[in-house]
Amino acid sequence: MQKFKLSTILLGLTSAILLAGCGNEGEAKSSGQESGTTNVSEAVNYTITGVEPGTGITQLTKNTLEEYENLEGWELQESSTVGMLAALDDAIRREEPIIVSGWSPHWKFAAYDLKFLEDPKGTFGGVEHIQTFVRKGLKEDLPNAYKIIDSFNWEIEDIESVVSASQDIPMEEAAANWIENNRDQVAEWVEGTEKVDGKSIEIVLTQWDTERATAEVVGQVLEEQGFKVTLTPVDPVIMFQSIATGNGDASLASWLPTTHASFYEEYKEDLIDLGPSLTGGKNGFVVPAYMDIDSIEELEPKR
Ligand code: PBE
Repeated sequence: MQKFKLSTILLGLTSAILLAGCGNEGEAKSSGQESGTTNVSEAVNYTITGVEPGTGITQLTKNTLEEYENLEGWELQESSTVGMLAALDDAIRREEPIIVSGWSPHWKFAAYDLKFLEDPKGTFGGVEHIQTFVRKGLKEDLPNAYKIIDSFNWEIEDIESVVSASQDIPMEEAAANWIENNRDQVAEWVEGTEKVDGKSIEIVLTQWDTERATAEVVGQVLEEQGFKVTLTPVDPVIMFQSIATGNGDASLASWLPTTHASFYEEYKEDLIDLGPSLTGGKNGFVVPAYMDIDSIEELEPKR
């Protein structure tokens, strides 16, 4: 059973549910009936519905608002991932336009018909991967854990299957089920390691479902090998700090090369980089498929 150490959680989880920032009642339907895309910009009130201030995607979104001249006068409404998803759900129920700071893999793409807006300037980067870092000295201190963590890797389909299962059952149970159904892959990760007797290890992660799924799977595999595992969810920058200072042992939740680039640059000298555990992530402006717009460049500046 993983123990979540709540003391250092610095998550900005707010229960504030955003009112859908998409203009007044009775705005023209965004299902492509109105002409042109100016209505889209007006209808979303020149506003991007965002997430937590401390995330990489918030930094990328702010940079995007700077880099695209046609986004002059636009604002980012920061709140939380919960708030963004509530606003997205509300807008879709009313078939209203909305533009959110979004990423994949994420269950929202299975729940709704969504699309990324094209990003011709590439301000959101390209293919992202989820990268593993461990503290200096882990290999010497906990060689068996180091080897398992270094060997860990899986595909988009794997992480999506755990995350989608966790919509109906606890993440811990979804992870345990995945492990049971993928014993061959788990055997590859633990090959050549020895069981230990209760040695402690702390995995530092972030709050998102993909990172919780990753940490639960790796944590349970380490527990099967005899480790006493603590999972500590924190904000992204705190995660980098905790591994760099040696307070945490391992993190499998960094998004690179773009999302967390600024945090990586600040702490990379004090991190042991074990490379990607998964590739195929993507960040960008996400809209419901019913919106008659395909590129960031079609948005209009606020006059
Ligand atoms: N995310 C999901 C996080 C990392 C994982 C893209 C919202 C971020 O932007 O920091």
